Amino acid sequence: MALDVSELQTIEHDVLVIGAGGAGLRAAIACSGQKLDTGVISKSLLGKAHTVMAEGGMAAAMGNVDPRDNWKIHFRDTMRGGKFLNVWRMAELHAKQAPDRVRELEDWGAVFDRTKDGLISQRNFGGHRYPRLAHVGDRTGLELIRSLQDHGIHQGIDFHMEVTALELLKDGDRISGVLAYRRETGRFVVFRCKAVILSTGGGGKAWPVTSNSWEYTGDGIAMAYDAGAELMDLEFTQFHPTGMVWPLSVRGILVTEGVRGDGGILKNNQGERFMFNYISERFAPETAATVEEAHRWLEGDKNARRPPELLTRDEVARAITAEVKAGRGSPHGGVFLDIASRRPADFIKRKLPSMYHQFKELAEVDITREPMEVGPTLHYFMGGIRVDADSQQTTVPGLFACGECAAGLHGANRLGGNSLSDLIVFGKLAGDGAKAYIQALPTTPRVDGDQITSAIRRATEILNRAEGENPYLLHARLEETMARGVGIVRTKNELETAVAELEDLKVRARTMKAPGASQYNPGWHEALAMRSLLVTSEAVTRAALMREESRGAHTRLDHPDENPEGLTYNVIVKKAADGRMETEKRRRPDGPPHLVAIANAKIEDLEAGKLGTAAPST
Ligand code: MEZ
Repeated sequence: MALDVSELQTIEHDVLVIGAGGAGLRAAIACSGQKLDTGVISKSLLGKAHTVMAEGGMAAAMGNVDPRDNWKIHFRDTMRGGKFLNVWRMAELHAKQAPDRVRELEDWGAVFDRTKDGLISQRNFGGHRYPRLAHVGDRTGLELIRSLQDHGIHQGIDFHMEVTALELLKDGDRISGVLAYRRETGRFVVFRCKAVILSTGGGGKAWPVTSNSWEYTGDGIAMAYDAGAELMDLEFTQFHPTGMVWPLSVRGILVTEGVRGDGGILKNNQGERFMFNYISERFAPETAATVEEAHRWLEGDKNARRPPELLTRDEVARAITAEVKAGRGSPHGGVFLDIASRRPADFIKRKLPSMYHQFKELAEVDITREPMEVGPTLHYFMGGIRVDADSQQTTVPGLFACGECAAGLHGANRLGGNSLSDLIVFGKLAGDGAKAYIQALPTTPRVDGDQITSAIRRATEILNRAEGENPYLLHARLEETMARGVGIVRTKNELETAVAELEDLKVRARTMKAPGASQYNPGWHEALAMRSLLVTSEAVTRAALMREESRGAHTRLDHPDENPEGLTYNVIVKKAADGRMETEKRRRPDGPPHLVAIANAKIEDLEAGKLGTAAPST
C-alpha cells in the first residue's frame, strides 16, 4: 500500500536541535535568543542526559582559587592532555570563552559552591595545572542541565520529549528536516526546518561496561554519516578510570574524578599507592615524585607538585588495567580508591554527597570509613562529527554538531571537566552558526516525500517481516565484540577480528525482527538503535585499525609508542558512493605559530604573562 506522507504529523521550526543535554540546550538558547523558532527533540525525558555524569565540575580558567591560572595555561593543559592532536582553534576558543559561559550560567540561576571570599569555588582535576573546575558538590552536570532547562523553557523553546530522530532529510545538498518517531505511540513525525543541530552525545552503549545510559547509541554520529558528513578521530574512546565495579548490576556507573581531585588515592591489593610507578616522561616534571611531596600538595603547599592520581585519564586507566592484570586488583576486579583516610567525614559528605549516597545505597559501602572498589568504564567519545571550529557546521550545509558528538576539541584524550565547558562554549557557537547560516539562506529547503517514504519503510520492515534476528541478542554480541577487540588496549589482530565480527553483525542486522506493533515497543526501539550502534562501532574500529601508534586514549600493544607521523593526520571516516565505510588519513593543518608557542611554553612564562597578555580576545 502506498504511503501518504501528507497524512503524517508535520512540525515546522527554523532550527531543530536533536538532543537535550547541555550542548543541545545551550545551542537552543542561542537560537531562540536570536528570534529563531527553535525546537528540541529528546529521545528521553527532559533532564536525563549524559551531561549529569560530568559530576565533578566544568573547567574554566577563572583563577578564583589560584590567581596564577589564565586561559593560556588552560589551553596548554588541554593540548598536552589531548597529546597535541586537538583542533588548535577549538582549544583556543574553549579556553578563552569558558569563564564567560560559566558566569552566564550563574546569572541564569546555577548555584555553585563558593570560596571563603564568596567566589565560585574551583577544584583540582586530572591534567589541570590549577584548581579549575567550577562545581556544585559532585552534581555539577545536573545543576548545569537544571539551569539551562529553566532558562530555555522561559525563553519559549519548544520541547518534544520521547521523540527519536531516525533520518536527516535533505533538499539537494542542504538539510531540510528530520524524520522522527514518538516512542510512546510509534507514530512518525516530520520536522521541517532550515538547520539541524546535532547534540546527541556518543555511542557508549556498544560496550558492556559504560557510564552511558540507554540513550547513548551514537544516533547523531550515524545520521550525520548517512547524510554525507565526515567523521573524525573516532579511534579515541575515553575509559574513565573510576567506575563502580561492584555490585554487578551497577558496574560502570561513574565515580567522579572529584574524589581524586579532593585528595582520594588509588591503592592495589598490597596496599601500595601504585600510581607513583606509572608517571610518564611527559608529565614527570609536574608530578610529585614521592608520597611526602603529594602529601604536602594536599596540605596546600603551592611548591609541591600534583599527586600522580591526577595524571590524565588515559594514563590512570591504563595503570589500573595493568595492576589488575598483574594480579594486584581488588576482589571484584578493580583497585581501591580511598578518601576516608585523607579527609574527614563531614568534608566528604559536603563535597561528594552523591558518591556518599551512591556507595551507601548501591554497594553498602560507607566511603567516609572504607575504600571504594573502582575500575575503568567507557565514558566518552573524543571523536565524532567533523565541524568547523567557529561555526560548528559539519561538511553538510545546514547541519551543525556540538558537544560529545562533535570532534576536535579534545584530540586524543579529554581532560575531565572540559566536557561541561565544551557543551556551553560550543553549544552557543553552534546556535550562532545556525543563525548566520539561516540568514544567508536564499530559499527555504523543501522536504522530499520519497525520502520520507523510504525512511519509514526501512524502520517498519523490522516490524513487518515474519521472523528474523533478535535485536537484544545482536546488541549483546556487539558488546562482546567491542569489549574483546576495541578496549583500553588494542592490537591489529584483535581489531581485524572485531571488523569481521561487525561485518557479520551488519548482515544479521538487516533482518532484525521486533514482534508486535509500533506502540510501546521496546524491541523495535532496540532494533532501530542497533543501526546507529553498528555504524558508530564500525567507525571506531576501522579508525583504530588505521592509527598505528599509541596516543592518548588509543593504545596499540603492537605499536606501543607515539609516532611523530601520528601528529600529522586525523583519521577521517565517511560513506563512499557505493555505501561502504571509507577511512582516510587526512593531513592536519599546522598549528598557528602563536598557539604553538603557548602550547610549548614554560608554565612560569605563561604565569608571568611573557607571551603577551593573558586577557582573552576571540
Ligand atoms: O568531565 C567529566 O567527564 C567529569 C567532570 C566527570 C567526573 O569525573 O566527574
